[in-house]
Amino acid sequence: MKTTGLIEKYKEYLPVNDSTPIISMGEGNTPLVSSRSIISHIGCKNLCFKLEGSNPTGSFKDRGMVFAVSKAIEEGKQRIICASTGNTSASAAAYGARYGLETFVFIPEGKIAMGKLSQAMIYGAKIISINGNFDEALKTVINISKEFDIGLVNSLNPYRIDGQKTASFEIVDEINDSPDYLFIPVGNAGNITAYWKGFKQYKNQNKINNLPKMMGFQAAGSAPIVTGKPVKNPETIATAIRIGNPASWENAEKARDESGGIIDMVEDKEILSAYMKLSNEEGIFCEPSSAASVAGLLKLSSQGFDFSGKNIVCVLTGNGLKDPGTVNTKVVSEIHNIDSDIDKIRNKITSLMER
Ligand code: AN7
Repeated sequence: MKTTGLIEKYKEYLPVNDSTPIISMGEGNTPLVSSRSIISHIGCKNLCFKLEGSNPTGSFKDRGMVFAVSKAIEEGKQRIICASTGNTSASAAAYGARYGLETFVFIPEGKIAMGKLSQAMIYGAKIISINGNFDEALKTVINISKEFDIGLVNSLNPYRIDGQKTASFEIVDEINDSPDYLFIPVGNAGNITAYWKGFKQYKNQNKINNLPKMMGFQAAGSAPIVTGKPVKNPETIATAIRIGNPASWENAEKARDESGGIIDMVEDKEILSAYMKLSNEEGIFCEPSSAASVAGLLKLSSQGFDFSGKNIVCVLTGNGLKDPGTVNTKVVSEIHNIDSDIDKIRNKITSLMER
C-alpha cells in the first residue's frame, strides 16, 4: 500500500479542511526501539528510543514541515523561508523542492553540520549564510517573511507544532499508554511544546489517563531556559541546539511546569558520552544534539533519581549521518592500515580479537 503519511493518518487531530492538501513523502511512523544496554544504568521498567532520524530528511523536522508546507500551499504561497541550525533548512528545502515552492534558508556561518548543508544544497534551496548566530538569523527571517510575504516555516508557525505533535500520538498508539517520562533535547523549544500539546490532546480525547513528565535538556553552553536569561554567544558541540534565545521559551516552561517535569542542561562531554554509548552499546547513531536527551537521563540517574517501575521514552531527534564531522574530530577510533598480505592480515586479525 502507498504511504500516506501523518497528515492523512492524524487529520482528525489537525486543523485540516477540504482545501488542505494531503501531502507526504513518508514522514512519521518512526521506530520506537527498546534499550538493550543503557537501561541497565537507569533501573527503570522500560526505556525506548524514538528514532526520529528515520524521517525522510533524517530528522523530526519533517513532521512539522510537511504540515507547514501543506498549509502554505493552501494559502497560495509561492515561497517559504526559515532560519536554521541545519535540520529545519534541510527539511524546508526538501518539501519546497517536492511541492514547487521557492525556498530561502538562513544559516549561521560555519556552524551547521556538513550533511545538513549538503541537503539544503542538493534540494536546491537559496542559501544565505549570515555572519551571526541562529537567534540573529531568526530575527532577520521574521522581518523578511513579512516584508516579502514569504511563508515562515520556523516553529513560530503553528502548523509546525501541529505536525510535530503527531510524534506523541505515535508513542501512545504504540505502547497503548502514556510514558511516565519523556526526555527530549531543547533548542528553539518547538519540539517540547509540540509533544506536550500532543499528549494533552490525546488526554482530552480520553486516549490516555495520565500525562508524562516532560524532561527537556539544553546544552550547557546554550542553556537560556535553565539559567533564566538569553545567552548572547551560545556555544556547544551540539550545533543543532546552539540557540541562545528560544522562540518557544514560555511554552517550554509551561510544558515543564504543567507536567511536573524539568528543564536542565548537560555538558558537551556528557552529550558525547551518551552519543558514544548509543552507538557502541545500542547500535543507534544519532546526532550529538539528539544524544542530549539520553545524556540528561544518565545524568539524573547518576544523581540518584529513582526511575524504578517507570516507562521512559527518549526522543532521538536526528540521524547521526547528518554530522560526520563530529565523529572525525571527537571520536577516537583507530583505523588499522596494513599491506594486503595474507600473513600480515592474519596476524592483525588475531591481535585484534578480544574473545
Ligand atoms: C537534531 O534546524 O532549530 O527545541 O533550525 O535539529 O524544537 O528547536 C533544530 C533543532 C533537537 C531542538 N534536535 O529542537 C533547526 C533547529 C535536533 C535539532 C533540536 C533541533 P527544538
